[in-house]
Amino acid sequence: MLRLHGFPVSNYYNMVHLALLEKGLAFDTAHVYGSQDEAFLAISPRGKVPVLQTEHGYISETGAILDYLEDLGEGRPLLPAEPFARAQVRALMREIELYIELPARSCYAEAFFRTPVDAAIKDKACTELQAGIATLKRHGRFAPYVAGEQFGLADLYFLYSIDLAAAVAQRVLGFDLLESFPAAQALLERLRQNPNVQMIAAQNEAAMADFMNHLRSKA
Ligand SMILES: N[C@@H](CCC(=O)N[C@@H](CS)C(=O)NCC(=O)O)C(=O)O
Repeated sequence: MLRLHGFPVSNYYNMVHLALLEKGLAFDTAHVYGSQDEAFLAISPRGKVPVLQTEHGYISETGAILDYLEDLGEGRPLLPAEPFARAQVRALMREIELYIELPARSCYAEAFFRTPVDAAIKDKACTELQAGIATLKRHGRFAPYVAGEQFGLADLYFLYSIDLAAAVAQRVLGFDLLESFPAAQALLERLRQNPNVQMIAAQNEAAMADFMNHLRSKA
């Protein structure tokens, strides 16, 4: 059986968790934080979560895990069947990750952990986030899902990146990321009605105190 390693405060872990639930695949979970311990590096070469344990071995990197789940050909597909449409979804996933999630991540320390971030990093994040949102406005279809009529992999990246990026923009960069993006706001609202999304949000909340203690113990 598939086993998902990670922790429910991780947005990347939650992308894979939601994919497994929405696909209806059998899996269980193992609670672990990312680390540079040799034992963990043996299953996750960069020491990050999530990691998916399969009958053949371990897979790290969210995009690779999601591709693997689709390649299994089991459960509800989260990518379209047609190659050009698949490429569009994958482009949207990359655009959200590279141009929204990662710039926002550079300011997570200040937004969520009260650790000041250098002004130059904030300036860069601000410029990149605005370009990232402009990219998503141009390319996303929001009909009503990011890539079109069907819920899919791009929605996982959207759901678990946009909220955090909006919090960074508001708390650290001083602007409203979704102010002129009602389609994105509407999709977030729609996705939050999903029972699996609600369950993951509850697990995230329940796991937060332990995660904060973990960070304190590392500091
Ligand atoms: N590129 C990785 C990013 C995953 C990632 O950043 N995971 C974070 C948690 S959200 C992590 O494991 N951080 C632990 C660390 O860096 O020590 C992916 O796509 O899976």
